[in-house]
Amino acid sequence: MVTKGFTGRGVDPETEERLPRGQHVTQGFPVLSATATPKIDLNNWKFQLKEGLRPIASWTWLEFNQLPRTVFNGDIHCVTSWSKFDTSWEGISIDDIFAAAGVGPLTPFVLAECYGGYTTNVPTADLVAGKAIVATMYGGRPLPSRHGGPARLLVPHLYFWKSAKWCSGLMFTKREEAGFWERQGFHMRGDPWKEQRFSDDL
Ligand SMILES: Nc1nc2c(c(=O)[nH]1)N[C@H]1C(S)=C(S)[C@@H](COP(=O)(O)O)O[C@H]1N2
Ligand SMILES: [Mo]
Repeated sequence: MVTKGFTGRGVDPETEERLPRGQHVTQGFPVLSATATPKIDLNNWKFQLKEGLRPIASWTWLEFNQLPRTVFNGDIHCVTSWSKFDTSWEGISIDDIFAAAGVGPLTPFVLAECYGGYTTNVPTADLVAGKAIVATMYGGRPLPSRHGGPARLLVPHLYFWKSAKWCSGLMFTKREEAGFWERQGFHMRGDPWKEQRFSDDL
């Protein structure tokens, strides 16, 4: 028997529609870091775009913040099973970063690099056409360091481990190169709507 307005999972229909399988909604904002939060001096901070090991563009903090700004409002999904609805972010879209560097998608694969050493690979197609930003603001304030400030990648339509905190740049790679969690068996793409958690998930 179905109770009016509710589903068997005990969540309302709107929530159910927004919640990928295997996820639950959290009101808090958990912190998940594989390393200690790195100390980053904004005077030395830079964001680099590279083709393989070759740098093709670089921005200081001041330069980076003069690029056009993009807002994202929406939901995020962590592979550890929490989802958070209605988060609000602001930063620079990957489209605008590529445009400022005068490049298009140079290869189909990107490896995001971070202060502290974390990496994650993301298909270039998942970063462009308005799908991803490098976020510097969360909830109308500078992004707190525990959540990846001064700047983190935000790829909200993929599991949240793809949203590299303390991001120092993006590297185009010839082949698909596994990042930190991907080398430990997590999925190369990580679409929560397809439950692409582990490397053998389709
Ligand atoms: N540099 C870096 N980025 C990272 C991580 C990390 O350990 N280091 N963890 C990832 C994982 S597994 C998740 S779920 C999210 C967590 O982001 P949060 O701590 O802001 O919730 O960051 C991702 N980005
Ligand atoms: Mo995660």
